[in-house]
Amino acid sequence: MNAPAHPQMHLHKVDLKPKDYKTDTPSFWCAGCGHFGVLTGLLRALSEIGVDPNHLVNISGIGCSSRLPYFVNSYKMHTLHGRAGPVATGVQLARPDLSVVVTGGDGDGFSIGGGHMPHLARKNVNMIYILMDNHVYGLTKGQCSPTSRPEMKTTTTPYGGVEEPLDPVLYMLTYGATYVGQAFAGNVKLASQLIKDGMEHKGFAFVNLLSQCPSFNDIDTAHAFKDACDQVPDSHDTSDLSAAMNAVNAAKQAGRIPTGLLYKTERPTLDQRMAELVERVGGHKDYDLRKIIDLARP
Ligand SMILES: Cc1ncc(C[n+]2csc(CCOP(=O)(O)OP(=O)(O)O)c2C)c(N)n1
Repeated sequence: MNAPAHPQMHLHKVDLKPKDYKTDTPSFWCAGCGHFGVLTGLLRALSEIGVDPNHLVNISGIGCSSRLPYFVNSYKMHTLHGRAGPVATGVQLARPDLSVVVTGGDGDGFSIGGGHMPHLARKNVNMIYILMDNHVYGLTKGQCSPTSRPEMKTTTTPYGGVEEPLDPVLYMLTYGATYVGQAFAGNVKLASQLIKDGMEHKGFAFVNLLSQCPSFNDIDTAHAFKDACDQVPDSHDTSDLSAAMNAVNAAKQAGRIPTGLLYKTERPTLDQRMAELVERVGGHKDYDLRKIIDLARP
């Protein structure tokens, strides 16, 4: 099947400004929250691509970050904590003509939802997953998350942490994501560029946006994130998986955060492979999930 990644981008391009993608819902994020930068970056990317809001679906789990779809002029699903990925997979398979955008936090994606992340990547589900990584559980008022640094004292680790934080970017490289980028959320230019390219990418795009939580994380401030970020040099080979992993590991060892596009490759997406399967086994040519389910029956 040679259908474009997001057919609506070719068939239903619209000319809207970033503000046209913003709903009137009043913000409930704290002043100075990094999630505002993620929202601004997403709105800009949508405008630059010209995504038709009628062909856009923004899916999330639970958390401050997972409330982002409230502010985006799109179809949306505010699902269960940690379950945005599987729901988005179903939406993408049933409606491959839609642009599927998942937005959520490090707790949502890598604690309760951590079991789903490898499968989104290895299946190469045609969507973008924007992680709003503030290294803490914000909505529930400051418990440690899997990306919390041990130096941080939280309500659940009042003497500091005793666990090594995981690196979402290394995970996604390892699990087979076909597009992996990272930026500080306050660098809206880079964040929106990565989101735009990730949305136009055919396959599973993962963008980690480091987002300060001024209420519950006093060590990963906007300044600290900004100062720790180093954009990968132009010479970085984005087609080389080992180079991407080495860049991340080297930066980590030096206490730095590598930003920019780290890795990008092409391979068939899950919906393509399923459509090919249906065709191969004599199913209907048009994509129809019910037919696949029928085929799977004994
Ligand atoms: C099944 C379930 N367990 C726990 C919770 C409580 N809960 C809500 S949001 C959240 C973590 C949110 O942290 P994160 O995803 O990092 O987002 P943030 O609020 O920091 O943006 C937790 C534990 C829940 N809503 N449902």
